[in-house]
Amino acid sequence: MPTQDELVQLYRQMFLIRRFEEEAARAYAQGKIGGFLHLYIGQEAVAVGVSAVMRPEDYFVTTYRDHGVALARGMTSRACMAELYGKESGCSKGMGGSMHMFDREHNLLGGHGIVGGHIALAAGAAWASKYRGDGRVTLCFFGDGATNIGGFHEGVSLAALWRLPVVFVCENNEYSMGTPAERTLPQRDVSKKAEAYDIPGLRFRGQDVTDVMEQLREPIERARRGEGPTMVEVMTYRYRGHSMSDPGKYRTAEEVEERKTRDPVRIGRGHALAAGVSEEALAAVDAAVEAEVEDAVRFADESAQPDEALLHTLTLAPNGDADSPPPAGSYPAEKRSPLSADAAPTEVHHA
Ligand SMILES: Cc1ncc(C[n+]2csc(CCOP(=O)(O)OP(=O)(O)O)c2C)c(N)n1
Ligand SMILES: [Mg+2]
Repeated sequence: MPTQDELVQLYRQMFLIRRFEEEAARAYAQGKIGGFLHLYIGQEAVAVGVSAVMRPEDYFVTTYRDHGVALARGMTSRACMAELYGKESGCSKGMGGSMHMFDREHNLLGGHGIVGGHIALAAGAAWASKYRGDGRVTLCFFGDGATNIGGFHEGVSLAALWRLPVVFVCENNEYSMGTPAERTLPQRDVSKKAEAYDIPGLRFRGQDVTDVMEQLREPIERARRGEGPTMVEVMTYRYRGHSMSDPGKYRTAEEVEERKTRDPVRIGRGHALAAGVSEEALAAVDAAVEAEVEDAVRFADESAQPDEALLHTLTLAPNGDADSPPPAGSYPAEKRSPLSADAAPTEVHHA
């Protein structure tokens, strides 16, 4: 069991994610946040529990349901909220938005919108670690629906074959958008898909953050020892719709209420109380979280819009820059199209 202080920290992180997203939802309804917004509310114990047993130098790769992972990983509430607002002070200068949280400092390699596509990227990051011998583990989150996608099979297959240091964590929240798992998964037990790649599979309910920590320790260590990946299926539930535009009419109020009886934030609070932390101490944590979220919203609101020029300089690679020549073997500079905003347009011929 974690120490008293650790339990308070775990509770704090989960409550922060909960309150952060409730306020993000409010800002979305006010039209201050555009695009998509997929809330993680209900699943907080997974990101927080996994982060607690990973090292700072490890890589994280996740889906569009990524605010919780970003905050659990250590991104500031300010940088995260400002990114949602599309402001220049956001983690990706407002160019990524909700689905593309990216944080180099905390080794969060996104935030990805293409279902399952990032699973192959995670295998790539783990391959880089193996090649460099840097001892890092890559943690890859994805949903139950993603396990039907080609990228899932390609990524897991290569990771297993090459014994890459990666842990696959499927957050099974019972739905893919509005479709229940029984209508998408011929094999409802996702952990059994591990057998197809001859790697260990693991399945457990992930509403208690201490369970998530306990269960993840060995898969992470196994990856670090160079013994290859594990397929971890964590049973969880999202309380809100798939995204803000989804009223969630495909499930009953009774079902949602039943799942809420195992609320991760309340369970986390209960652990802290049982370990002897006082109600007053937790009330102080709550107040600090409220103040942090309020500050993040104000900061995002007051931050400047990004300069339009950033659209070019941040999304397109410079071409033919003499100070940073392309790596040997790359496509020759004279054949590449003009990519930088200020490069003179030239005609490009494709063979
Ligand atoms: C390749 C691809 N196909 C379809 C979509 C549209 N889409 C976005 S989320 C989603 C459901 C994914 O469900 P799941 O993997 O269970 O993740 P969850 O949203 O439940 O966390 C779909 C079909 C997409 N983004 N990418
Ligand atoms: Mg799902």
